[in-house]
Amino acid sequence: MATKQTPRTSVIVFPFDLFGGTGTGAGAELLGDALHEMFDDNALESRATRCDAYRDLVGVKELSFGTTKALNAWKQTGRKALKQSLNAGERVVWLGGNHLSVLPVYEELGAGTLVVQLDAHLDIYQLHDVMPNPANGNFLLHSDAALPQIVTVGHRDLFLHPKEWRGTFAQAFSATDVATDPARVLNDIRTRVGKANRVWIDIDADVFDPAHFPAVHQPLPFGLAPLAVLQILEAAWEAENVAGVSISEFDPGRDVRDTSLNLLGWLLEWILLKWYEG
Ligand SMILES: [Mn+2]
Repeated sequence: MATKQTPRTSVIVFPFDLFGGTGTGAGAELLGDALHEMFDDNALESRATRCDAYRDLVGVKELSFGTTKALNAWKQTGRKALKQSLNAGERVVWLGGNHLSVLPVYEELGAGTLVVQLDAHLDIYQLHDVMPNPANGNFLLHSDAALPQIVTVGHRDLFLHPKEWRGTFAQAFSATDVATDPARVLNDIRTRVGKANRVWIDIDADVFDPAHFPAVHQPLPFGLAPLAVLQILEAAWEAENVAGVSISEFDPGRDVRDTSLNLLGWLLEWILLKWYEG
């Protein structure tokens, strides 16, 4: 009888940061470097550790956008990289620059996937100071494909009426909803992921309260505490099939004593254990 092989994980470093959030590309690269360093350290360890669960099962793929040609092809490059990994049965950690850098992921996943999104913003802005072109604040309006079903959690929007977001989001839970009735939010997520064929978790780092995560371009107060984020991730992970996780909007130039870097470094290890310790 053939045994099912343990899936590998591809970490895709995708440092695209044009049209808002310049500097976040360096964040994606820094996280890629941090993972390399962690794997090197793990390899030197001779006694058994929890890292053995994913040792030799995770690879890091670094893409770059240093030429005009590469920039022009950014979306096709992204979709192709994701498609290759998914077709190979791999799980994916997408280390993006700005939130727009996750658009190829949304397009490639398409309508059959549920995205549990954590974000301070409802990225559907068409305001006077947001470009009509795709940008990190409106990228969900610029998809070339049918969007996945999205449930967004942790926003602090005080501007848009629900009728404006209902076409884009299946549900939007604000940070206030998380604080006042966490059980309702968590149960909703559990129900949705229980029915989904495939789940993707998309973390825009500005979902965290700036006290815990200062390294973002548009820090909004009253954000989620790290433990509230973990509760949401735990609920999303009740899914049979978490195909991947994306992380974006980390700008190391705005970090304070590596607070944000350490938070994401810890979270990446936690994510790998979540998959491989089962
Ligand atoms: Mn955001």
